[in-house]
Amino acid sequence: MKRKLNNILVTGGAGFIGTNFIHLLMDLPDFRGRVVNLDALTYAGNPANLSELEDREPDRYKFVRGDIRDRDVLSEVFRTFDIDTVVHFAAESHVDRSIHGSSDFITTNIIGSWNLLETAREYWGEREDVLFHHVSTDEVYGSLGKDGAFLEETAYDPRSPYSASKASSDHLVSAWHHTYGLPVTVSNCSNNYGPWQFPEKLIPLMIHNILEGKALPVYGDGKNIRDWLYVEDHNRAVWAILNRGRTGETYNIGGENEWENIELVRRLCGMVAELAGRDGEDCLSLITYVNDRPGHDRRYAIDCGKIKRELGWRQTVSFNEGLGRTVKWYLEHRDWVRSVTSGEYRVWIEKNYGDRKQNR
Ligand code: NAD
Ligand code: TDX
Repeated sequence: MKRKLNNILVTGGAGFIGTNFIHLLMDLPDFRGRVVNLDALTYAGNPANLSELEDREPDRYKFVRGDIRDRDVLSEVFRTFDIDTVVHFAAESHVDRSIHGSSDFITTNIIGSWNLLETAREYWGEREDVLFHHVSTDEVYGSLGKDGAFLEETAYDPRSPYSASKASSDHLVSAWHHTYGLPVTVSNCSNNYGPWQFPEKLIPLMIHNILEGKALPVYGDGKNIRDWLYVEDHNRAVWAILNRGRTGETYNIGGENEWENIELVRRLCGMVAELAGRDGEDCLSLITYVNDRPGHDRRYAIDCGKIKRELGWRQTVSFNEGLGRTVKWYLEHRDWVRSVTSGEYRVWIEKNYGDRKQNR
């Protein structure tokens, strides 16, 4: 049966990947439906990323400030907007924060996801023309040695509070499919980069610190390896899954683009120096080795053969192109970085959205 994809609920749409997803969706020629962005606006969410859409597409784009831990809000959103598709991005997403305090990771990533599954099940009943897509991470598979790559069949082995909470939510999604027949898909993606990423994550943090002349903290020996994918390519993969992904299946998504952290930081130094007219050697001299992250996974690599074969998805943005676009975006949006990292930003959110918990 064909999926409806008319009224799409995007959770966490004010965050990094969600913001990029909604921008992509609203500009796709083959999508004319409505998007409801439900976001609690934690430190990582910024509705201003999308405010232009509220004016340009008032009938097609709605923002609701709401928490996935609040079942009443979820039920109301499903009823009000007759939701037929969920794209579930909302999560606490930063590994370092999960080490310092795991409480929100447990309540949002696990209990919030469970609330969403239960609300969808209640509202949809036995319908088959609907879909709950869960966005997850390659970190659920644990850490690799020198060789090999994660497959969809790789056994779960999460090692940080963040990845354990994402693994739990993946299992809940799978259980809701097998037990209750809820139409679901899951994607596990590698490290994303691009515009609107909160400057706590490696790439935007390094760009920001280079521009500010601050130390570039490299954890441990700097030889941990991550696989990097431009955010738009991740989101095009999600869109392909919504349209053509087989119900009940998991799809791995990756960049096939592995980098040691230290090599990536050096490359960023060169790129920022060139684009911002700085001295390359000065930028490199900011590199500072610091204590390692506890439980730091050594290497991630994704085998994304399944989504390529089944859905015809491919990466389209090379690392050079994607990093160039990203560095330029951060150079042109230094106010955005200042604003989201300052107390000023929280005051602005409360002033503009504090009494709009249910705005629609
Ligand atoms: P992000 O931290 O930038 O954004 C998360 C968003 O969720 C924010 O807007 C935040 O306000 C919202 N949110 C948090 N708690 C909420 C709650 N209780 N109720 C409603 N909204 C809430 O995260 P991101 O990097 O955009 O990641 C999005 C999703 O993709 C996450 O599920 C993450 O696990 C997954 N993922 C991320 C990456 C990556 O490299 N960033 C890679 C693979 C998978
Ligand atoms: O200051 C830093 N110095 C450093 O060496 C930071 C912030 C990170 N690192 C290292 C740790 C990792 O090996 O860089 C690598 C990337 O770190 P993060 O940007 O924190 O990403 P990571 O921990 O790999 O997780 C990311 O990718 C998978 C996202 O934050 C997750 O949400 C996603 O699931």
